[in-house]
Amino acid sequence: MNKIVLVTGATSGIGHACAETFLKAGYNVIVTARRKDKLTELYSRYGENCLILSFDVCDRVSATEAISTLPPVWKNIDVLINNAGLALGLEPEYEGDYTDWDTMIDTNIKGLLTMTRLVVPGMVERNAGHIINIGSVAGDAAYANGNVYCATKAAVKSITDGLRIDVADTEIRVTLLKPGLVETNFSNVRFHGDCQKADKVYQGITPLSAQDIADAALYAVQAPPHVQIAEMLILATHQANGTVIVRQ
Ligand code: NDP
Ligand code: 8X3
Repeated sequence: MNKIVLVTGATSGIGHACAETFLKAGYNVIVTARRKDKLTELYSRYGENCLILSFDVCDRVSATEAISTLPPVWKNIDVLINNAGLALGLEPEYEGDYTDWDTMIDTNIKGLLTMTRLVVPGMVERNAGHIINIGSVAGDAAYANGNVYCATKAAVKSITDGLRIDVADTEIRVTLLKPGLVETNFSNVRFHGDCQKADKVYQGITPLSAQDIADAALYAVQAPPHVQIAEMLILATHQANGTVIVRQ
């Protein structure tokens, strides 16, 4: 039986690249996100190696039902990739939008925690597993107008470190991937569909691709069992940290 990977946010960007990378590497992958039609469009061709499960990570009832009703052969999840997440808005904290704040906190922090709570007990029972949380360079230090998004990714760092401590007496490994600028749908979502603003984020620099991050996830998972890649900060060559970006 192939190992089983569950990817949240598999309809786009980093999650999509992770799902395809693990499928191509011979894993069975549970692909999840809110948009069922998009999941079907992207993954139907993988047949029985791929299970489509659509739910919102912010909806604890739906997430719990989705995980608890997994067919028996899909139940023993070996790798959880907590990727679903988003930034909404880029403005001073004192002008931020309450709804944007709530959505970022509910998705990036509480959604990731819900998935951890639902999947990791099985890993503990089997004394095997790997959790990959997608953090960000934004979690290392706040950048101008990033306030709440940066805070959610700082929380992901603490939550990941905490989990690593809590499973240190098991064979389970916990990895935090912290990408810098990755060209995905991320900025379109952040700017509520304003493509011109979104395109500017990646102008004058060769950004990372979603595939670059998927490659890092596969590397961490395929490292020998005694090797725990605890954290990786992955930046474009002309990005030095969250704020220093040298554009041509
Ligand atoms: P995309 O917007 O391309 O993809 C986001 C994915 O998350 C989509 O598949 C979306 O699917 C899913 N998603 C969003 N909200 C929910 C939800 N409530 N429930 C379930 N799925 C959800 O962005 P990226 O691929 O760039 O982002 C992926 C992760 O990487 C995020 O956590 C982001 O913070 C992080 N990151 C991104 C960086 C970048 O520069 N792009 C850099 C550092 C970190 P659907 O709409 O179908 O639900
Ligand atoms: C996404 C990277 O720098 O746009 O987390 O916040 S950044």
